[in-house]
Amino acid sequence: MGKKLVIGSSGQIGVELIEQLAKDFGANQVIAADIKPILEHRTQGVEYVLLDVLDNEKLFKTIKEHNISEVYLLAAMLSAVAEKNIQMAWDLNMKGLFNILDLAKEKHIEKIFWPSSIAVFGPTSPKFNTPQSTLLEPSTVYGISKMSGERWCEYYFLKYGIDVRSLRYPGIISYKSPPGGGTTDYAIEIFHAAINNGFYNSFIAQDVTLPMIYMQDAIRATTEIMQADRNKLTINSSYNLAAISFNPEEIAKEIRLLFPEFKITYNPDFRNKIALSWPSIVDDSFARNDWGWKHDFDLKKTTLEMVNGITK
Ligand code: AKB
Repeated sequence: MGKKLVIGSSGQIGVELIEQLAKDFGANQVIAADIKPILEHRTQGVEYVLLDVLDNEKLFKTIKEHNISEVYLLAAMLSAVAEKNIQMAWDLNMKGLFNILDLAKEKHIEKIFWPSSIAVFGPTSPKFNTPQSTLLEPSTVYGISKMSGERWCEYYFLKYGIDVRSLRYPGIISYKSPPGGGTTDYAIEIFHAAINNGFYNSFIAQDVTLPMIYMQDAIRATTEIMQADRNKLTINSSYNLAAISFNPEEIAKEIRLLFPEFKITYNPDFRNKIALSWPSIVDDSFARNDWGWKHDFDLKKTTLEMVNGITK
């Protein structure tokens, strides 16, 4: 068994995933890689490599030099930023994935985690209890790249037997590292604004409900699907994953229980249109039945954790 390589280790998920992997398997079993240097105190003794996933040569060298058998490919351009950088988003999100899939095909890697997103759904997908298999007609660059990536993951599994595991992440709420240009980022900004200014101007309209998950649950889902018995996995593309769903008005109400003076105004921008194309509530019964997924953090618990974490 080789080491685990986390590509995109300085990002919102990466920072917390390397912490968890170091805890579970030992810091010397994890390699952190990113195009941005990682903060020293965040590495938990994990070795860091400066790496662009599009640099095939360096990628190959890193995998060989560090005896990597498992790759977590987190480097990606998220929905809001991708709309402004179409070609770059497509290149990073797709070529990065191909580089890793091909290394697995050539037997240099044994197992891959690749995150997909609720962004694979589009305006024609059912909005409530969105099923695992349904119409996928995403209307964003990011969504198109994730939907295509899912198809390629399944193709490589069926054709070459590549063990690639994937989750359709909802918006992830966390405070340890800032999010990177997504539509669901409002649900993080709102906490910082409430604590620092007592006021938030939301770019998502008050009644737009989106699926969300607290980071601790998202990390646990990631490590659980990676540890799951492959024979129990019936989805070879990407699993729907759900925890909580709420709209800006509902989260503002929860925040007001702690900060009664908190005020919110609404100024929806292009990201609201993206949000409107996504589901409100996702049906994740395949994840629950196949590998026992169960979320722990509801909106109240998430709010308390966020407020305590940011305040600290
Ligand atoms: C985004 O908003 O782009 C991401 C996502 C839902 O994948 N957080």
